[in-house]
Amino acid sequence: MINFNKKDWWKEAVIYQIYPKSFQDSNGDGIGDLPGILSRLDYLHKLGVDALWLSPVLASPQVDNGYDVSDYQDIDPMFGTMEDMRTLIREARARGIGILMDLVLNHTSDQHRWFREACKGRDNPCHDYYIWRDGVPGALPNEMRAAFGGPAWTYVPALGQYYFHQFAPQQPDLNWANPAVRQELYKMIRFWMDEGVAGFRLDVIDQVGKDPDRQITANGPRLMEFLHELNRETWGGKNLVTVGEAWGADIPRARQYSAPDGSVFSMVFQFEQMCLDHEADKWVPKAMTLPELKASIARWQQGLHGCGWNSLFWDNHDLPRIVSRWGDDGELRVDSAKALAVALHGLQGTPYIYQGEELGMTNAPYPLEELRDLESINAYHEMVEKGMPEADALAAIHRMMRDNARTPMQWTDGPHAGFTSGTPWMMVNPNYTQINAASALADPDSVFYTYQKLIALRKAHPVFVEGDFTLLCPEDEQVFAYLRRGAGQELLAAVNLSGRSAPFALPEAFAGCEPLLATQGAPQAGVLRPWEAQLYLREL
Ligand code: TEU
Ligand code: CA
Repeated sequence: MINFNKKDWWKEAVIYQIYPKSFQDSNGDGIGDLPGILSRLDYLHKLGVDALWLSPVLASPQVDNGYDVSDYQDIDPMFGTMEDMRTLIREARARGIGILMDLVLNHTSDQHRWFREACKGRDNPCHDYYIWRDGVPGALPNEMRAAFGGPAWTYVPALGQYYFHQFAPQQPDLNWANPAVRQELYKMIRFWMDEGVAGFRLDVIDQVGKDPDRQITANGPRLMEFLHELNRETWGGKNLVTVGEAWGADIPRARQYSAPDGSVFSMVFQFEQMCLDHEADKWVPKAMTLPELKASIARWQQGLHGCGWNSLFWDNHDLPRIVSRWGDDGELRVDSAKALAVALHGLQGTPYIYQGEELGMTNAPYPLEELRDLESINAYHEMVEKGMPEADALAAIHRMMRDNARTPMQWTDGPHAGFTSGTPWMMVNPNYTQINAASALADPDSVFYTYQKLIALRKAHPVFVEGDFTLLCPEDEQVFAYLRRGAGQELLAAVNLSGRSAPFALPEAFAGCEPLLATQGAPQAGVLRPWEAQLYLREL
Protein backbone atom coordinates (compact mmCIF):
# COMPACT_ATOMS: atom_id res chain seq x y z
CA MET A 1 0.00 0.00 0.00
CA ILE A 2 1.27 3.47 -0.88
CA ASN A 3 2.52 5.64 1.95
CA PHE A 4 1.13 9.03 1.00
CA ASN A 5 3.52 10.74 3.40
CA LYS A 6 6.55 9.48 1.54
CA LYS A 7 8.27 11.96 -0.73
CA ASP A 8 7.54 11.28 -4.41
CA TRP A 9 5.14 8.42 -3.60
CA TRP A 10 3.48 9.07 -6.93
CA LYS A 11 6.47 7.63 -8.77
CA GLU A 12 5.33 4.20 -7.60
CA ALA A 13 1.63 4.83 -8.08
CA VAL A 14 -0.88 3.90 -10.75
CA ILE A 15 -3.71 6.40 -11.16
CA TYR A 16 -7.21 5.66 -12.43
CA GLN A 17 -9.27 8.37 -14.11
CA ILE A 18 -12.98 8.54 -13.46
CA TYR A 19 -15.37 10.53 -15.63
CA PRO A 20 -18.01 10.86 -12.90
CA LYS A 21 -20.97 11.47 -15.16
CA SER A 22 -20.47 8.08 -16.80
CA PHE A 23 -19.03 5.89 -14.05
CA GLN A 24 -21.88 4.70 -11.83
CA ASP A 25 -25.31 6.18 -11.13
CA SER A 26 -26.69 5.54 -7.64
CA ASN A 27 -30.09 7.22 -7.69
CA GLY A 28 -31.64 6.39 -11.05
CA ASP A 29 -31.40 9.86 -12.63
CA GLY A 30 -29.17 8.41 -15.37
CA ILE A 31 -26.12 10.41 -14.29
CA GLY A 32 -23.12 8.98 -12.49
CA ASP A 33 -22.45 10.41 -9.03
CA LEU A 34 -20.23 10.33 -5.93
CA PRO A 35 -22.19 7.64 -4.07
CA GLY A 36 -21.88 5.61 -7.28
CA ILE A 37 -18.10 5.92 -7.18
CA LEU A 38 -18.15 5.00 -3.50
CA SER A 39 -20.02 1.80 -4.33
CA ARG A 40 -17.27 0.80 -6.77
CA LEU A 41 -14.26 1.38 -4.53
CA ASP A 42 -13.84 -2.32 -3.90
CA TYR A 43 -13.63 -2.96 -7.64
CA LEU A 44 -10.92 -0.30 -7.96
CA HIS A 45 -9.12 -1.68 -4.94
CA LYS A 46 -9.16 -5.09 -6.54
CA LEU A 47 -7.65 -3.67 -9.71
CA GLY A 48 -4.92 -2.30 -7.46
CA VAL A 49 -4.84 1.42 -8.29
CA ASP A 50 -3.44 3.90 -5.79
CA ALA A 51 -5.32 7.04 -6.66
CA LEU A 52 -8.40 8.23 -8.51
CA TRP A 53 -8.42 11.36 -10.61
CA LEU A 54 -12.00 12.58 -10.77
CA SER A 55 -12.91 14.76 -13.72
CA PRO A 56 -14.68 17.86 -12.31
CA VAL A 57 -17.46 17.30 -9.79
CA LEU A 58 -17.79 20.96 -8.77
CA ALA A 59 -20.90 23.09 -9.28
CA SER A 60 -21.35 23.67 -12.98
CA PRO A 61 -24.00 24.33 -15.64
CA GLN A 62 -22.37 21.36 -17.47
CA VAL A 63 -21.94 23.08 -20.81
CA ASP A 64 -18.61 21.23 -21.03
CA ASN A 65 -19.38 18.48 -18.50
CA GLY A 66 -18.00 20.27 -15.48
CA TYR A 67 -15.02 21.96 -17.17
CA ASP A 68 -17.13 25.08 -16.71
CA VAL A 69 -17.09 25.63 -12.95
CA SER A 70 -19.60 27.97 -11.31
CA ASP A 71 -18.47 27.37 -7.72
CA TYR A 72 -15.04 25.92 -6.89
CA GLN A 73 -15.97 25.09 -3.32
CA ASP A 74 -19.19 23.20 -3.78
CA ILE A 75 -20.11 19.85 -5.29
CA ASP A 76 -22.62 19.89 -8.15
CA PRO A 77 -25.94 18.58 -6.77
CA MET A 78 -26.07 16.19 -9.74
CA PHE A 79 -23.02 14.44 -8.27
CA GLY A 80 -23.98 14.68 -4.60
CA THR A 81 -23.03 16.82 -1.64
CA MET A 82 -19.92 18.04 0.12
CA GLU A 83 -20.61 15.31 2.68
CA ASP A 84 -20.57 12.67 -0.09
CA MET A 85 -17.20 14.03 -1.19
CA ARG A 86 -15.82 13.82 2.34
CA THR A 87 -17.11 10.26 2.67
CA LEU A 88 -15.50 9.31 -0.63
CA ILE A 89 -12.15 10.81 0.36
CA ARG A 90 -12.28 8.97 3.70
CA GLU A 91 -13.47 5.60 2.37
CA ALA A 92 -11.00 5.65 -0.50
CA ARG A 93 -8.16 6.42 1.88
CA ALA A 94 -9.24 3.51 4.08
CA ARG A 95 -8.45 1.30 1.07
CA GLY A 96 -5.13 2.99 0.41
CA ILE A 97 -6.54 5.08 -2.42
CA GLY A 98 -6.02 8.83 -2.73
CA ILE A 99 -8.36 11.24 -4.52
CA LEU A 100 -7.18 13.78 -7.11
CA MET A 101 -9.41 16.73 -7.90
CA ASP A 102 -9.50 18.24 -11.37
CA LEU A 103 -8.78 21.96 -11.16
CA VAL A 104 -9.97 24.15 -14.00
CA LEU A 105 -8.04 27.35 -13.37
CA ASN A 106 -7.82 28.78 -16.87
CA HIS A 107 -11.48 29.71 -17.08
CA THR A 108 -14.73 29.63 -15.13
CA SER A 109 -18.33 29.15 -16.15
CA ASP A 110 -20.13 32.29 -17.30
CA GLN A 111 -22.46 31.50 -14.38
CA HIS A 112 -19.68 31.87 -11.81
CA ARG A 113 -20.39 34.75 -9.42
CA TRP A 114 -17.17 36.46 -10.56
CA PHE A 115 -18.29 36.58 -14.17
CA ARG A 116 -21.83 37.67 -13.37
CA GLU A 117 -20.37 40.49 -11.27
CA ALA A 118 -17.86 41.30 -13.99
CA CYS A 119 -20.66 41.87 -16.48
CA LYS A 120 -22.34 44.42 -14.21
CA GLY A 121 -19.97 47.23 -15.05
CA ARG A 122 -16.44 48.18 -15.93
CA ASP A 123 -15.84 49.43 -12.39
CA ASN A 124 -17.07 46.26 -10.69
CA PRO A 125 -14.28 44.75 -8.54
CA CYS A 126 -14.61 41.46 -10.48
CA HIS A 127 -14.48 43.05 -13.92
CA ASP A 128 -10.72 42.70 -14.14
CA TYR A 129 -10.95 38.99 -13.21
CA TYR A 130 -11.54 38.35 -16.92
CA ILE A 131 -10.00 39.56 -20.16
CA TRP A 132 -11.86 42.39 -21.90
CA ARG A 133 -11.25 44.47 -25.01
CA ASP A 134 -13.29 47.47 -26.11
CA GLY A 135 -15.02 47.16 -29.42
CA VAL A 136 -18.15 47.40 -31.46
CA PRO A 137 -20.36 44.52 -32.62
CA GLY A 138 -18.98 42.82 -35.69
CA ALA A 139 -15.42 44.10 -35.23
CA LEU A 140 -13.64 41.40 -33.21
CA PRO A 141 -10.43 42.37 -31.36
CA ASN A 142 -8.57 39.83 -33.51
CA GLU A 143 -9.18 36.63 -35.50
CA MET A 144 -8.44 34.14 -32.70
CA ARG A 145 -10.71 31.08 -32.73
CA ALA A 146 -12.14 29.15 -29.80
CA ALA A 147 -11.34 25.44 -29.37
CA PHE A 148 -14.98 24.40 -29.74
CA GLY A 149 -15.65 26.52 -32.84
CA GLY A 150 -16.43 30.18 -33.46
CA PRO A 151 -14.44 33.26 -32.43
CA ALA A 152 -12.52 33.44 -29.14
CA TRP A 153 -14.27 36.75 -28.38
CA THR A 154 -17.86 37.31 -27.32
CA TYR A 155 -19.51 40.71 -27.12
CA VAL A 156 -21.34 42.04 -24.07
CA PRO A 157 -23.49 44.92 -25.37
CA ALA A 158 -24.08 46.51 -21.95
CA LEU A 159 -20.33 46.97 -21.49
CA GLY A 160 -19.40 47.68 -25.09
CA GLN A 161 -16.67 45.09 -24.64
CA TYR A 162 -15.60 41.66 -25.79
CA TYR A 163 -14.39 38.99 -23.38
CA PHE A 164 -11.84 36.34 -24.29
CA HIS A 165 -12.53 32.59 -24.16
CA GLN A 166 -10.32 29.80 -25.50
CA PHE A 167 -13.15 27.29 -25.21
CA ALA A 168 -16.95 27.77 -25.33
CA PRO A 169 -18.43 31.27 -24.88
CA GLN A 170 -19.77 29.93 -21.57
CA GLN A 171 -16.15 29.42 -20.42
CA PRO A 172 -14.64 32.91 -20.07
CA ASP A 173 -10.86 32.91 -19.50
CA LEU A 174 -9.63 34.18 -16.15
CA ASN A 175 -7.18 37.07 -16.16
CA TRP A 176 -4.12 35.58 -14.47
CA ALA A 177 -2.29 38.89 -14.80
CA ASN A 178 -4.54 40.14 -11.99
CA PRO A 179 -2.93 39.09 -8.66
CA ALA A 180 -6.35 39.07 -6.95
CA VAL A 181 -7.50 36.28 -9.30
CA ARG A 182 -4.45 34.20 -8.51
CA GLN A 183 -4.92 34.65 -4.76
CA GLU A 184 -8.58 33.59 -4.98
CA LEU A 185 -7.53 30.40 -6.79
CA TYR A 186 -4.74 29.60 -4.31
CA LYS A 187 -7.12 30.02 -1.39
CA MET A 188 -9.55 27.62 -3.02
CA ILE A 189 -6.79 25.05 -3.64
CA ARG A 190 -5.77 25.24 0.03
CA PHE A 191 -9.41 24.57 0.92
CA TRP A 192 -9.29 21.28 -1.00
CA MET A 193 -5.91 20.40 0.46
CA ASP A 194 -7.46 20.79 3.92
CA GLU A 195 -10.21 18.38 2.86
CA GLY A 196 -7.55 15.71 2.48
CA VAL A 197 -7.18 15.24 -1.27
CA ALA A 198 -4.03 13.46 -2.44
CA GLY A 199 -3.42 15.82 -5.33
CA PHE A 200 -4.65 17.64 -8.38
CA ARG A 201 -4.86 17.41 -12.13
CA LEU A 202 -4.64 20.90 -13.62
CA ASP A 203 -6.69 21.55 -16.72
CA VAL A 204 -4.92 23.31 -19.65
CA ILE A 205 -2.51 24.80 -17.14
CA ASP A 206 0.07 25.79 -19.76
CA GLN A 207 -2.48 28.25 -21.14
CA VAL A 208 -2.88 30.47 -18.08
CA GLY A 209 0.00 32.76 -19.11
CA LYS A 210 -1.82 33.71 -22.33
CA ASP A 211 -1.37 36.97 -24.19
CA PRO A 212 -4.41 37.30 -26.47
CA ASP A 213 -3.22 40.51 -28.12
CA ARG A 214 -0.21 38.64 -29.44
CA GLN A 215 -2.36 35.57 -30.07
CA ILE A 216 -0.35 33.51 -27.59
CA THR A 217 -2.23 30.88 -25.61
CA ALA A 218 0.13 28.08 -24.51
CA ASN A 219 3.54 28.86 -22.95
CA GLY A 220 2.90 32.57 -22.55
CA PRO A 221 5.57 34.99 -21.36
CA ARG A 222 4.61 34.92 -17.66
CA LEU A 223 3.70 31.23 -17.46
CA MET A 224 6.67 29.97 -15.43
CA GLU A 225 6.41 32.88 -13.01
CA PHE A 226 2.73 32.04 -12.41
CA LEU A 227 3.38 28.33 -12.02
CA HIS A 228 6.16 28.84 -9.48
CA GLU A 229 3.92 31.13 -7.48
CA LEU A 230 1.03 28.67 -7.70
CA ASN A 231 3.29 25.94 -6.34
CA ARG A 232 4.69 28.09 -3.51
CA GLU A 233 1.26 29.24 -2.40
CA THR A 234 -0.31 25.78 -2.37
CA TRP A 235 1.25 22.31 -2.58
CA GLY A 236 4.92 23.25 -2.58
CA GLY A 237 6.79 20.97 -0.14
CA LYS A 238 3.66 18.98 0.67
CA ASN A 239 3.90 15.45 -0.84
CA LEU A 240 0.83 15.86 -3.05
CA VAL A 241 0.74 14.57 -6.60
CA THR A 242 0.15 17.21 -9.26
CA VAL A 243 -0.20 16.66 -12.96
CA GLY A 244 -0.55 19.57 -15.33
CA GLU A 245 -2.31 19.16 -18.64
CA ALA A 246 0.07 20.71 -21.19
CA TRP A 247 -0.74 20.24 -24.86
CA GLY A 248 2.03 22.71 -25.62
CA ALA A 249 4.79 20.88 -23.72
CA ASP A 250 7.95 19.78 -25.48
CA ILE A 251 10.73 17.93 -23.65
CA PRO A 252 12.66 20.99 -22.38
CA ARG A 253 9.45 22.48 -21.01
CA ALA A 254 8.33 19.19 -19.49
CA ARG A 255 11.67 19.06 -17.65
CA GLN A 256 10.86 22.40 -16.07
CA TYR A 257 7.28 21.43 -15.23
CA SER A 258 8.33 18.17 -13.60
CA ALA A 259 11.65 19.34 -12.15
CA PRO A 260 12.82 16.94 -9.40
CA ASP A 261 13.04 19.84 -6.91
CA GLY A 262 9.23 19.85 -6.88
CA SER A 263 9.03 23.54 -7.77
CA VAL A 264 6.14 23.18 -10.25
CA PHE A 265 4.28 19.86 -10.73
CA SER A 266 5.03 16.19 -10.19
CA MET A 267 4.53 15.62 -13.92
CA VAL A 268 2.60 16.79 -16.97
CA PHE A 269 0.34 15.23 -19.54
CA GLN A 270 2.02 15.89 -22.88
CA PHE A 271 0.35 14.89 -26.13
CA GLU A 272 3.11 14.36 -28.66
CA GLN A 273 2.32 10.67 -29.17
CA MET A 274 -1.43 11.19 -29.08
CA CYS A 275 -1.23 13.72 -31.93
CA LEU A 276 0.84 11.62 -34.35
CA ASP A 277 -2.10 10.19 -36.26
CA HIS A 278 -3.83 13.42 -37.19
CA GLU A 279 -3.04 16.85 -38.64
CA ALA A 280 -3.13 20.03 -36.54
CA ASP A 281 -6.86 19.88 -37.24
CA LYS A 282 -7.62 16.73 -35.25
CA TRP A 283 -10.46 15.68 -37.55
CA VAL A 284 -8.03 15.25 -40.45
CA PRO A 285 -6.29 11.85 -40.28
CA LYS A 286 -2.58 11.38 -40.92
CA ALA A 287 -0.81 8.06 -41.41
CA MET A 288 1.32 7.07 -38.43
CA THR A 289 3.97 4.35 -38.50
CA LEU A 290 5.06 2.30 -35.51
CA PRO A 291 8.71 3.46 -35.85
CA GLU A 292 7.50 7.06 -35.51
CA LEU A 293 5.50 6.28 -32.40
CA LYS A 294 8.37 4.36 -30.85
CA ALA A 295 10.87 7.13 -31.62
CA SER A 296 8.63 9.67 -29.93
CA ILE A 297 8.15 7.51 -26.83
CA ALA A 298 11.90 6.85 -26.67
CA ARG A 299 12.71 10.56 -26.88
CA TRP A 300 10.45 11.29 -23.92
CA GLN A 301 11.66 8.32 -21.90
CA GLN A 302 15.28 9.36 -22.32
CA GLY A 303 14.58 13.07 -22.27
CA LEU A 304 13.05 13.05 -18.78
CA HIS A 305 15.04 10.21 -17.19
CA GLY A 306 16.68 11.52 -14.03
CA CYS A 307 15.61 15.12 -14.66
CA GLY A 308 11.84 15.01 -14.84
CA TRP A 309 8.97 12.54 -14.73
CA ASN A 310 6.66 11.15 -17.41
CA SER A 311 2.97 10.46 -17.16
CA LEU A 312 1.93 7.41 -19.19
CA PHE A 313 -1.47 7.20 -20.82
CA TRP A 314 -3.22 5.98 -23.95
CA ASP A 315 -6.68 7.21 -23.05
CA ASN A 316 -8.54 9.97 -21.31
CA HIS A 317 -11.93 11.66 -21.55
CA ASP A 318 -10.79 13.74 -24.55
CA LEU A 319 -9.38 10.91 -26.65
CA PRO A 320 -10.86 8.03 -28.61
CA ARG A 321 -10.52 4.55 -27.08
CA ILE A 322 -7.03 3.12 -27.59
CA VAL A 323 -8.23 -0.38 -28.54
CA SER A 324 -10.25 1.14 -31.40
CA ARG A 325 -7.53 3.63 -32.28
CA TRP A 326 -4.29 1.64 -32.33
CA GLY A 327 -5.48 -1.85 -31.47
CA ASP A 328 -8.14 -4.13 -32.94
CA ASP A 329 -11.66 -3.66 -31.63
CA GLY A 330 -12.91 -6.66 -33.61
CA GLU A 331 -11.84 -10.25 -33.27
CA LEU A 332 -8.50 -9.60 -31.58
CA ARG A 333 -9.83 -6.99 -29.17
CA VAL A 334 -8.73 -8.73 -25.99
CA ASP A 335 -5.24 -9.55 -27.24
CA SER A 336 -4.68 -6.07 -28.62
CA ALA A 337 -5.92 -4.39 -25.44
CA LYS A 338 -3.46 -6.47 -23.42
CA ALA A 339 -0.60 -5.71 -25.81
CA LEU A 340 -1.22 -1.97 -25.55
CA ALA A 341 -1.40 -2.22 -21.77
CA VAL A 342 1.92 -4.05 -21.51
CA ALA A 343 3.62 -1.67 -23.96
CA LEU A 344 2.68 1.31 -21.79
CA HIS A 345 3.04 -0.10 -18.28
CA GLY A 346 6.60 -1.25 -18.83
CA LEU A 347 7.74 2.36 -19.36
CA GLN A 348 9.13 4.80 -16.82
CA GLY A 349 6.56 7.22 -15.43
CA THR A 350 3.24 7.17 -13.64
CA PRO A 351 0.64 5.14 -15.55
CA TYR A 352 -2.93 6.39 -15.86
CA ILE A 353 -5.83 4.07 -16.63
CA TYR A 354 -9.01 5.67 -17.97
CA GLN A 355 -12.26 4.06 -16.82
CA GLY A 356 -13.17 1.08 -18.98
CA GLU A 357 -9.69 0.81 -20.51
CA GLU A 358 -9.12 -2.12 -18.15
CA LEU A 359 -12.08 -3.82 -19.85
CA GLY A 360 -10.95 -3.00 -23.37
CA MET A 361 -13.96 -0.73 -23.95
CA THR A 362 -14.28 0.52 -27.54
CA ASN A 363 -15.28 3.60 -29.52
CA ALA A 364 -18.94 4.49 -29.93
CA PRO A 365 -19.85 5.38 -33.53
CA TYR A 366 -23.31 6.66 -32.62
CA PRO A 367 -25.74 8.59 -34.82
CA LEU A 368 -25.61 12.36 -34.38
CA GLU A 369 -28.60 12.51 -32.03
CA GLU A 370 -26.85 10.23 -29.56
CA LEU A 371 -23.72 12.40 -29.37
CA ARG A 372 -23.38 14.70 -26.35
CA ASP A 373 -20.12 16.62 -26.62
CA LEU A 374 -20.36 20.23 -27.79
CA GLU A 375 -16.98 19.85 -29.53
CA SER A 376 -18.08 17.02 -31.83
CA ILE A 377 -21.55 18.43 -32.45
CA ASN A 378 -20.15 21.88 -33.37
CA ALA A 379 -17.44 20.36 -35.55
CA TYR A 380 -20.00 18.22 -37.39
CA HIS A 381 -22.15 21.24 -38.20
CA GLU A 382 -19.13 23.25 -39.34
CA MET A 383 -18.10 20.47 -41.73
CA VAL A 384 -21.60 20.16 -43.16
CA GLU A 385 -21.89 23.94 -43.56
CA LYS A 386 -18.65 23.90 -45.53
CA GLY A 387 -20.26 21.43 -47.93
CA MET A 388 -19.09 18.04 -46.66
CA PRO A 389 -21.69 15.29 -47.17
CA GLU A 390 -23.37 14.41 -43.85
CA ALA A 391 -22.18 10.81 -43.84
CA ASP A 392 -18.55 11.88 -44.38
CA ALA A 393 -18.78 14.50 -41.64
CA LEU A 394 -20.14 11.93 -39.21
CA ALA A 395 -17.39 9.47 -40.13
CA ALA A 396 -14.73 12.16 -39.57
CA ILE A 397 -16.19 12.94 -36.16
CA HIS A 398 -16.43 9.32 -35.12
CA ARG A 399 -12.73 8.70 -35.46
CA MET A 400 -11.48 11.25 -32.94
CA MET A 401 -14.51 12.47 -31.00
CA ARG A 402 -14.36 12.77 -27.23
CA ASP A 403 -17.75 11.09 -26.91
CA ASN A 404 -16.00 7.79 -27.71
CA ALA A 405 -14.53 7.81 -24.23
CA ARG A 406 -17.56 9.19 -22.43
CA THR A 407 -20.10 6.42 -22.81
CA PRO A 408 -21.35 4.85 -19.56
CA MET A 409 -19.10 2.36 -17.82
CA GLN A 410 -20.08 -1.20 -18.70
CA TRP A 411 -20.53 -3.07 -15.42
CA THR A 412 -22.81 -6.01 -16.28
CA ASP A 413 -24.76 -7.51 -19.16
CA GLY A 414 -28.02 -6.37 -17.49
CA PRO A 415 -30.19 -3.33 -18.38
CA HIS A 416 -28.09 -0.23 -19.22
CA ALA A 417 -24.98 -2.27 -18.43
CA GLY A 418 -25.63 -1.87 -14.71
CA PHE A 419 -24.73 1.80 -14.99
CA THR A 420 -28.15 3.12 -14.01
CA SER A 421 -31.65 1.94 -13.17
CA GLY A 422 -33.01 4.96 -15.06
CA THR A 423 -32.34 6.39 -18.51
CA PRO A 424 -28.61 7.00 -19.07
CA TRP A 425 -27.63 10.59 -19.99
CA MET A 426 -25.69 9.10 -22.86
CA MET A 427 -26.41 5.88 -24.69
CA VAL A 428 -24.61 2.77 -23.44
CA ASN A 429 -22.43 1.11 -26.06
CA PRO A 430 -24.51 -1.84 -27.33
CA ASN A 431 -21.47 -4.11 -27.01
CA TYR A 432 -21.94 -4.10 -23.20
CA THR A 433 -23.49 -7.56 -23.45
CA GLN A 434 -19.99 -8.86 -24.31
CA ILE A 435 -17.75 -6.23 -22.78
CA ASN A 436 -18.48 -5.62 -19.09
CA ALA A 437 -16.78 -5.75 -15.71
CA ALA A 438 -18.76 -8.71 -14.39
CA SER A 439 -17.68 -10.99 -17.21
CA ALA A 440 -14.10 -9.67 -17.07
CA LEU A 441 -13.92 -10.46 -13.36
CA ALA A 442 -15.19 -13.97 -14.02
CA ASP A 443 -12.60 -14.66 -16.73
CA PRO A 444 -8.99 -15.18 -15.58
CA ASP A 445 -7.83 -14.36 -19.14
CA SER A 446 -9.55 -10.99 -19.29
CA VAL A 447 -7.94 -7.63 -19.99
CA PHE A 448 -8.78 -6.68 -16.39
CA TYR A 449 -6.37 -9.24 -14.95
CA THR A 450 -3.57 -8.13 -17.27
CA TYR A 451 -3.92 -4.63 -15.85
CA GLN A 452 -4.10 -6.01 -12.33
CA LYS A 453 -0.92 -7.98 -12.92
CA LEU A 454 0.90 -5.00 -14.45
CA ILE A 455 0.03 -2.85 -11.44
CA ALA A 456 1.27 -5.54 -9.07
CA LEU A 457 4.52 -6.02 -11.03
CA ARG A 458 5.27 -2.29 -10.86
CA LYS A 459 5.09 -2.53 -7.08
CA ALA A 460 7.12 -5.72 -6.86
CA HIS A 461 10.14 -4.80 -8.99
CA PRO A 462 11.95 -1.46 -8.59
CA VAL A 463 13.23 -1.49 -12.18
CA PHE A 464 9.72 -0.46 -13.31
CA VAL A 465 10.07 2.77 -11.37
CA GLU A 466 13.78 3.44 -11.61
CA GLY A 467 15.12 1.83 -14.76
CA ASP A 468 16.41 3.78 -17.75
CA PHE A 469 15.20 3.09 -21.29
CA THR A 470 16.74 1.61 -24.43
CA LEU A 471 14.67 1.10 -27.56
CA LEU A 472 15.29 -2.15 -29.45
CA CYS A 473 14.67 -2.68 -33.17
CA PRO A 474 13.58 0.95 -33.79
CA GLU A 475 12.75 0.31 -37.45
CA ASP A 476 10.58 -2.76 -36.86
CA GLU A 477 7.08 -2.03 -38.17
CA GLN A 478 5.35 -4.53 -35.88
CA VAL A 479 7.31 -5.02 -32.68
CA PHE A 480 7.74 -2.53 -29.85
CA ALA A 481 10.58 -3.86 -27.70
CA TYR A 482 12.65 -2.09 -25.09
CA LEU A 483 14.99 -2.62 -22.17
CA ARG A 484 14.78 -0.93 -18.80
CA ARG A 485 17.85 -1.11 -16.59
CA GLY A 486 18.21 0.05 -12.99
CA ALA A 487 18.01 -0.94 -9.31
CA GLY A 488 20.11 -4.00 -10.06
CA GLN A 489 17.59 -5.39 -12.53
CA GLU A 490 16.91 -5.46 -16.23
CA LEU A 491 13.44 -5.59 -17.72
CA LEU A 492 12.65 -6.52 -21.31
CA ALA A 493 9.33 -5.70 -22.92
CA ALA A 494 8.51 -7.39 -26.22
CA VAL A 495 5.17 -6.46 -27.73
CA ASN A 496 3.75 -7.24 -31.13
CA LEU A 497 1.59 -4.21 -31.95
CA SER A 498 0.18 -5.75 -35.09
CA GLY A 499 -2.35 -8.37 -36.09
CA ARG A 500 0.26 -10.51 -37.87
CA SER A 501 2.93 -12.79 -36.44
CA ALA A 502 6.28 -11.07 -36.13
CA PRO A 503 9.75 -12.55 -36.00
CA PHE A 504 11.43 -11.62 -32.73
CA ALA A 505 14.57 -13.07 -31.16
CA LEU A 506 15.09 -12.67 -27.43
CA PRO A 507 18.30 -10.76 -26.68
CA GLU A 508 20.99 -13.21 -25.62
CA ALA A 509 21.05 -12.09 -21.98
CA PHE A 510 17.45 -13.26 -21.63
CA ALA A 511 17.84 -16.60 -23.38
CA GLY A 512 16.26 -19.32 -21.27
CA CYS A 513 14.50 -16.76 -19.03
CA GLU A 514 10.93 -17.51 -17.92
CA PRO A 515 8.64 -14.60 -18.76
CA LEU A 516 7.41 -12.41 -15.91
CA LEU A 517 4.22 -11.93 -17.86
CA ALA A 518 3.04 -13.47 -21.13
CA THR A 519 -0.34 -12.60 -22.61
CA GLN A 520 -0.68 -15.70 -24.78
CA GLY A 521 0.75 -18.50 -22.69
CA ALA A 522 4.14 -20.15 -23.16
CA PRO A 523 6.32 -18.12 -25.56
CA GLN A 524 7.18 -19.52 -28.99
CA ALA A 525 10.84 -19.32 -29.93
CA GLY A 526 11.72 -16.62 -32.46
CA VAL A 527 8.24 -15.22 -32.95
CA LEU A 528 5.57 -13.07 -31.37
CA ARG A 529 2.02 -14.07 -32.23
CA PRO A 530 -0.46 -11.37 -33.36
CA TRP A 531 -0.74 -8.79 -30.53
CA GLU A 532 1.32 -10.96 -28.21
CA ALA A 533 3.13 -9.26 -25.32
CA GLN A 534 5.80 -10.51 -22.95
CA LEU A 535 7.85 -9.11 -20.10
CA TYR A 536 11.12 -10.64 -18.87
CA LEU A 537 13.12 -9.72 -15.82
CA ARG A 538 16.63 -10.59 -14.80
CA GLU A 539 18.73 -9.65 -11.80
CA LEU A 540 22.04 -8.00 -12.67
O1 TEU B 1 -8.84 19.87 -22.53
C1 TEU B 1 -8.03 20.80 -23.18
C2 TEU B 1 -8.05 20.71 -24.60
O2 TEU B 1 -7.24 21.38 -25.21
C3 TEU B 1 -9.03 19.79 -25.25
O3 TEU B 1 -10.31 20.25 -25.09
C4 TEU B 1 -8.73 19.69 -26.65
O4 TEU B 1 -8.88 20.94 -27.25
C5 TEU B 1 -9.65 18.72 -27.31
O5 TEU B 1 -9.96 17.66 -26.50
C6 TEU B 1 -8.96 18.16 -28.51
O6 TEU B 1 -9.59 18.68 -29.61
C7 TEU B 1 -9.25 20.19 -21.26
C8 TEU B 1 -10.21 19.13 -20.76
O7 TEU B 1 -9.53 17.92 -20.66
C9 TEU B 1 -11.39 19.10 -21.67
O8 TEU B 1 -12.28 18.08 -21.35
C10 TEU B 1 -12.07 20.44 -21.57
O9 TEU B 1 -13.13 20.51 -22.47
C11 TEU B 1 -11.11 21.59 -21.87
O10 TEU B 1 -9.88 21.46 -21.19
C12 TEU B 1 -11.70 22.90 -21.42
O11 TEU B 1 -11.72 22.96 -20.02
CA1 CA C 1 -27.16 10.02 -10.25
